[in-house]
Amino acid sequence: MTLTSTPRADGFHMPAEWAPHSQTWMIWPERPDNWRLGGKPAQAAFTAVAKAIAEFEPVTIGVSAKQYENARARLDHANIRVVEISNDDAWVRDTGPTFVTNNQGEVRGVDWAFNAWGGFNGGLYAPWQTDDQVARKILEIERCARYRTDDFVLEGGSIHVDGEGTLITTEECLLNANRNPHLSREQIETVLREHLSIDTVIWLPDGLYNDETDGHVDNFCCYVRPGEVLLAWTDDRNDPNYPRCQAAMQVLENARDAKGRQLVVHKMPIPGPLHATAEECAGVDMVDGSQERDPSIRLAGSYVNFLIVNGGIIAPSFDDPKDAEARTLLEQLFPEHRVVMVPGREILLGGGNIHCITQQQPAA
Ligand code: KQY
Repeated sequence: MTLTSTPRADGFHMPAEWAPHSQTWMIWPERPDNWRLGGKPAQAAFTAVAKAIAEFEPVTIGVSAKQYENARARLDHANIRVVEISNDDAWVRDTGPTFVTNNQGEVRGVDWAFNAWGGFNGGLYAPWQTDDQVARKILEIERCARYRTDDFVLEGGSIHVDGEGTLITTEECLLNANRNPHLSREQIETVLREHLSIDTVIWLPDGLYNDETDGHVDNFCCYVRPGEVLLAWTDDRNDPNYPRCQAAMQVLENARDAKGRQLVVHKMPIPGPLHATAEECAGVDMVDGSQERDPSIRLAGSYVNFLIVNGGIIAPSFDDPKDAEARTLLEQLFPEHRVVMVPGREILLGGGNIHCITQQQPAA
């Protein structure tokens, strides 16, 4: 059922990621101009992520008809359900719904318009209409009522909320001319307020350097609890991330959230610099209009791109000297959760990481 009202008008809001989940959604990767070697190494990486999450909560994975048998066989875990969902690629954070809940424990979903991170103005592939249908299909499977924003493009990875009225995003993404050029910053804030029931928007200028999503916040800065954020960080003045981190810190230090709190900012080191190898790039199909893969292009690797699940943190590792520091920090920040690190390089080669390939569904 598609509603014509808004979540705020109906008493629904987007809960924080740490609120209890009924399950996590994923989509099975197979796109050969994004995932090397026909997606086989990525499928192994996604399988490891799904099985790690499934130790904490149920997982549902959408898969194309062509890949159904393969995915079903590989995802052999009692807590993983496999359903057929056609798709253009595997980024359910961005193509799936943003779930909203009310005080009676009902769950609905916002189905944002999706344009593959920029449409024909820098987007990452075309066509994208099968991806644009993913959120609706998920909501129908779950019998959740749907709010659709036909005239408003948004990806779930471009926002984080604290569940208490504050949202963090980046100007680089939400004010980008390739998303909603017909809307001003104030009008964009109004859409966010109406659909997520937030009151305050904190605008970071940019996301991480070279993030092909145009600076999604989920690869750069996230909430760890109300009033506390975790920001990707470098002290290296020669790192192109240095001015981005400084600018973000300045905004965060001066911000007040919807409850009037000043934020505590924790710093997460950035791995690398990481680059794809020539061999890894050679495994990706070269298709006009798809993202270029080349060893000279720095990958936007980030430990901030983790998922909070019921009782756990599922975070990427990169076989990098900073992996241990990242784990220790996450364990300190989430003392009630078990931190599980899963190899994230293969997902990073496709342009994102664990948060980008997952979408939590809050518990009813
Ligand atoms: O990081 C994301 N949220 C999506 C990345 C898409 C990359 C497509 N190549």
